[in-house]
Amino acid sequence: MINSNVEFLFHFGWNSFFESQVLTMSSQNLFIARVVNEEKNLYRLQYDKDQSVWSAVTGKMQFEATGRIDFPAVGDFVLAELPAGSERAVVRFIFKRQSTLQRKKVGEVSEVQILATNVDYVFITTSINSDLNFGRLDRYLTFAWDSGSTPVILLTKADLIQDVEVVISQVEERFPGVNIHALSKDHFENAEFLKEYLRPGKTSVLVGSSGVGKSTIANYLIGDEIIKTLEVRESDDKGRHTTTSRAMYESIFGGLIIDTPGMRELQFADHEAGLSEQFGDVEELISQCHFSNCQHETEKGCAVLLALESGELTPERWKNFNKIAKEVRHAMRKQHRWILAQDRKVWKKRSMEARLNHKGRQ
Ligand SMILES: Nc1nc2c(ncn2[C@@H]2O[C@H](COP(=O)(O)OP(=O)(O)OP(=O)(O)O)[C@@H](O)[C@H]2O)c(=O)[nH]1
Ligand SMILES: [Mg+2]
Ligand SMILES: [Zn+2]
Repeated sequence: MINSNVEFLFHFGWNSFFESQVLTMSSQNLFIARVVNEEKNLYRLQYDKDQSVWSAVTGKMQFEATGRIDFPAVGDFVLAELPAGSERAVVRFIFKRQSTLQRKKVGEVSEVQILATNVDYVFITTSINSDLNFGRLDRYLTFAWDSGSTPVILLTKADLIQDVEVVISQVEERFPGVNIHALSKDHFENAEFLKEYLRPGKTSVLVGSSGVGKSTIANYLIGDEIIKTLEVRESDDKGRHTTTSRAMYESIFGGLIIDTPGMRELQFADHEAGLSEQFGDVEELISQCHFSNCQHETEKGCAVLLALESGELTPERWKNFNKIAKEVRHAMRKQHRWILAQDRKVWKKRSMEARLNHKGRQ
């Protein structure tokens, strides 16, 4: 039998939010653990310092699941049980998540992929040379804000360019209110700011394209070269998708760090909250247009056109907003198909009733 070590759990990100959910649980054989790795429907659970065990979900959990969100993910706190004589634990309950970082699963109509849960900071990692792209940062920020955690932009490979300060101030100007840091692998010890985020009990996740140096940062934070890293391709400076699974580690500063595989594309699901957070100013402008159905093309009293003219809103940002908003709306329409279907049913019923009433009166 495994016992829960509360002191360890608090060090590992456990807090009163999760603790308040325990009241409803009562079984002697259950222990609390955090999912630190995920591979082919198996979940590695860490329940004490350097102590972990692989686990699977119960048939009941599988049967009752409505989708990916009902299965464990890296970062989750779970209640599990180790059946007598077994080497594999069983996950009985997933604690309600404080934050969920997710994207639309590539190639699937409306299924999502969870990158990490219960994270405090999302490190949006991009190399400061060829990978740096404001449009992509808009996408990543929308996705990070949506999770309910705080995004931080990490500009890697600062050693490869001359004017680091100039680039930092350009990024800062474009994304006010977001912390931005530059770092380079030969001088990580100068990156004092990392300590701030990696306080004991806090969890951070590294996300970004392949080859930008996520695992290189993770290795530094772990204090050991345990994650494999590979040179980027010389021909196009792209990474080789070296990291293939998501995993969480304890850092030398006490906080937790999650490394993830490089993403080819970041597609949206119902990231409406993230959109409003990243483009709140644009949505505010739209609400000020004279006509509520304004197309922002030629209309009189269009607040967007005015802002574009005055330079308050750049054409590039307006374009990014429209692109992301269209994707989010499209994904939401698909995901909430059943709501529409439901609405249609109600509408049909109402019009039928209306017709019958009308006939009745004739
Ligand atoms: N010049 C320079 N190279 C770096 C720096 N950080 C990482 N690299 C190199 O970039 C390459 C890719 O680094 P990784 O850490 O494997 O990149 P990753 O983001 O984890 O890539 P995936 O796992 O494929 O997503 C390696 O050869 C690193 O040594 C840096 O600050 N400067
Ligand atoms: Mg990697
Ligand atoms: Zn308008």
